[in-house]
Amino acid sequence: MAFANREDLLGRTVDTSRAGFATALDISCYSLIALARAAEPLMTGGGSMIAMTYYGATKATPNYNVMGIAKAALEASVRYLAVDLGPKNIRVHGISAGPVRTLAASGVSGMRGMLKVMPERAPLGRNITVDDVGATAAYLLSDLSAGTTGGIHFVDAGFNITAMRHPDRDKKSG
Ligand code: 0WE
Repeated sequence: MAFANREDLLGRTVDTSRAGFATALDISCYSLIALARAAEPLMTGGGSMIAMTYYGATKATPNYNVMGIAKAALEASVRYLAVDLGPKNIRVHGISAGPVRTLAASGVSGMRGMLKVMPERAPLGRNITVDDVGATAAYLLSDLSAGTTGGIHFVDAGFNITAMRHPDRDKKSG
């Protein structure tokens, strides 16, 4: 669950109001802590939960602004919650998805540009799909990932591990 006021996803982060900051952090970060606290007594035989995050948590990304700050707090929350709930065999994960066309993304200007750049820059040479994210979620919620908790798992066609595009990438051979 995430939300920032529309005016805080444009322009300069330095102009973020105290109220806008509180809204973004409350809805986008505290919600995970509240959910984890509510789920804990229900997960008597252990369990697994996932937060959705984004690259803008660790890299300053145009216009993502206060959402990047909220996602940084969210990713830290994943780690602290994983420590708290680990003894009960409740695992906590983050999935950091690349840009996908979703309802939330429909309110985001510049989405088209990001969807165009991903296939050009990402190692896998394509955008990710909702099914890519779903498959990783199924893994993290299942016992296949029984030995992992507290991690941020990128489903972004490898975009986050690159610094620069290879200069020969699109050269024709021969
Ligand atoms: O986390 C997000 C966006 C979440 C989001 C979307 C909206 C749109 C409508 C949070 N709050 C609002 N508030 C609204 O009023 N993403 C990862 C998608 C996203 O949003 C961006 C991005 C990307 C990617 C905003 C600016 C720049 C890049």
